[in-house]
Amino acid sequence: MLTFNRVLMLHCDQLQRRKARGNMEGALVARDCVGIQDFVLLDAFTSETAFLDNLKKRFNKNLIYTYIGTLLVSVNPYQELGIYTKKQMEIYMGVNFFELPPHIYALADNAYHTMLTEMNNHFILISGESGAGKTEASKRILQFYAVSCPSTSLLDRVRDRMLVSNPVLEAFGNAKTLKNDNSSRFGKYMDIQFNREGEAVGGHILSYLLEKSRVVHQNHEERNFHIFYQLVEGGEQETLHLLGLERNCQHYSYLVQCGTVNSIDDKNEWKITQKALFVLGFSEREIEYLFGIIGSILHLGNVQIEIDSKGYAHLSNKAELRWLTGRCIILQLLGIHVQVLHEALTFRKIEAKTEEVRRNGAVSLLSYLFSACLFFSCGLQVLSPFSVDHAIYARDALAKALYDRAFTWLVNKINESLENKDSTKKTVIGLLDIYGFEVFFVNSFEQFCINYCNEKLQQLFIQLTLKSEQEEYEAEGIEWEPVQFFNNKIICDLVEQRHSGIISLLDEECMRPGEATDLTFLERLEERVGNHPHFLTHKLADQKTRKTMDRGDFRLLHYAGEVTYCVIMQQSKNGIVKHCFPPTEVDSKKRPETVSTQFKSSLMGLTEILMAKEPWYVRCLKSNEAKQPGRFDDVLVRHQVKYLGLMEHLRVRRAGFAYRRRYEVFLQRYKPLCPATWPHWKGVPADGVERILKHLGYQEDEYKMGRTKIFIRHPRTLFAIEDAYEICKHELAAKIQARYKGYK
Ligand code: AD9
Ligand code: MG
Repeated sequence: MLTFNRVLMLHCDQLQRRKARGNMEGALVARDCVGIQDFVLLDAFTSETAFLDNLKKRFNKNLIYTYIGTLLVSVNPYQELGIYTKKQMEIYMGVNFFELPPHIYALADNAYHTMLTEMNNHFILISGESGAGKTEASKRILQFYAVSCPSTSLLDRVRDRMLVSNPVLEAFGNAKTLKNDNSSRFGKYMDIQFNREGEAVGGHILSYLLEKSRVVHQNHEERNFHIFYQLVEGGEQETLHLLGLERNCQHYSYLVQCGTVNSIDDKNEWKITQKALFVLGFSEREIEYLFGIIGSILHLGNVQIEIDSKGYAHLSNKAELRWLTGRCIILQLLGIHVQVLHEALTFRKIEAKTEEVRRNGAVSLLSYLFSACLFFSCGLQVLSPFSVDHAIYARDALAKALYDRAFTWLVNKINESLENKDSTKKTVIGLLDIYGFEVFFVNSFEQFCINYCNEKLQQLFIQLTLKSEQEEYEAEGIEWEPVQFFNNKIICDLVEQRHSGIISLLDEECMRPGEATDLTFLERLEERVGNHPHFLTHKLADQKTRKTMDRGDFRLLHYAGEVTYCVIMQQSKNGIVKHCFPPTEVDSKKRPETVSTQFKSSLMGLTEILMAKEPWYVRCLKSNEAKQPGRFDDVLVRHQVKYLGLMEHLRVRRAGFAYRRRYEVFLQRYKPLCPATWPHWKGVPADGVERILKHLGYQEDEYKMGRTKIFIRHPRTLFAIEDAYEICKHELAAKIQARYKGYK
């Protein structure tokens, strides 16, 4: 019979073996010269200062990972630490979570094994502000699965494709910003699908709102999407010749904002992108089209627009136009005739029918909505010449729309390449890597969407951890001292609430016939949400704060800090992009859905996808703003610890229970561990569970019996049971085998 002591003995044995495999820190060693590897395990860690000291102590020893229970905190080291080698992966494969020093591989491995054991779906939510290390973390997880999951030669192809989807999407969707040299400018959710054997058999990617405005405008010292520089710097001479491009980024007006960046090797990245497209199965023709679009956008950016004698727009750069209308592949794709393009860039089409959507006097936020409304240009008849400003806007709108389309097409193609058509049951692990919270000197619509998205993810985290956890204890009748936390739902509501949220008000303003301007929009906001504690404008601010704002700004007090959004950015008029889109997308009867409403719906969809899965969390912290190796800025890290709610999470975790399962599920799995429950337990499941725990010798303070579930305080308790189960399974198998041999 297996007693608890025996279980522990075996457990220790196992640990010894694992130590011998190269475990440096040793198992369950809570305190040593490098601080504490799990905040939950130790008593003295209730203050924020102690929390930070521990993070810093570990960071200074190049230990960037620390646990809060099963949540992984990661501090960006801004240097290669040699901790992602194949050997490291092997160390972490199939080992219980807390037996080795914290690592992203441990979390990935634990999610994987839980998925296989319980045959359910999981997701790993990677969050943190811009530059904190989310994308790196998500890549490391994917690489870990590529190495650690069993595979067959057939599946190797799927694995390789999944891996190379990263460099391709990064080339087209990432860019250098002031915060991060490789900043994700789109949101990415990737499902990795596994079969019953645990083999990775397919994948699917969902992308969220690409920051397409970057194609035509970047702030000083920022860059366009990497792919433009890769093509110009690394493209073969023949390719450049075919596309009519020069090997000089400074020649292209869409690329001139930023010179060389030390951390980026565009030539080498070009090779990686090319190889990746090949592995993903893109045909030569498709690749040709793709770069045809990239080249065309560069030409388009160089089309100069001048004023003619009547004060209207006139295209002066004939050489660029020739490329766009003559030999260029993109025109075959779009079917654009030179005259059409010329007209599109210099004439506004006036609608014969009265349309509700106004197309002028647009402002930064509104302009995005107008660009979403471009497709509703049926019934256009009369031509009226553009002013220079309008023609520039039209040119840029075309460039943005083309890039956006190319990106969507790219994601779809990658999905085709990762698709698994086999209908057998699969489970998934979803990886969420989305643009992080960001505050710049000037914040516009993009930051509004990005920060709203982060607000939603924080809300999801709160719901799944702080809120529902505490509600569950209450519902299960477990004695509980509530932990107070800041619930950012109030900010989510301010942005997204139907009829009275900022997005709804923005929609209304855009759809309103008559003259909508920045100012009318602001006034509407002041009127409808002016009293909200997280909203401020110049007019509403006190005298001191007023000095830090312009009349055209509004300020939101986000969970992660204040952000002032600049409403007035540019004038906009348009009327061309419809040429890029098939007529089926043009439906004048349907009320247009604005970009922000679309984004809101897609985030709601994402929340639903995630809520149906078991969560794992990686909270990434930025160590310093200067992107310097080994520098730990106390103030910056403290701020992140605060707004990410890590202290509250720790308090809930410490007072709470690491593991909970319905009695039936627990009993079903562990009944072989106790003679009274094996092979059948005829009584109430809760009693059966208690019998098992008593039999294994657990003390009463190690677990709590809820109404429907068993709650176990420490993960190590659970691991001891799990190890006992493994041993028992093998003993049983050996017995059955022996018996079988006896029959023979
Ligand atoms: V953003 O919201 O997309 O702007 P991320 O994704 O959070 O941001 P990213 O993963 O791109 O940040 O990390 C920024 C840079 O920090 C990387 O390019 C690396 O140079 C550096 N970094 C991040 N994590 C690690 C790490 N674990 N080890 C070494 C790292 N360097
Ligand atoms: Mg990123």
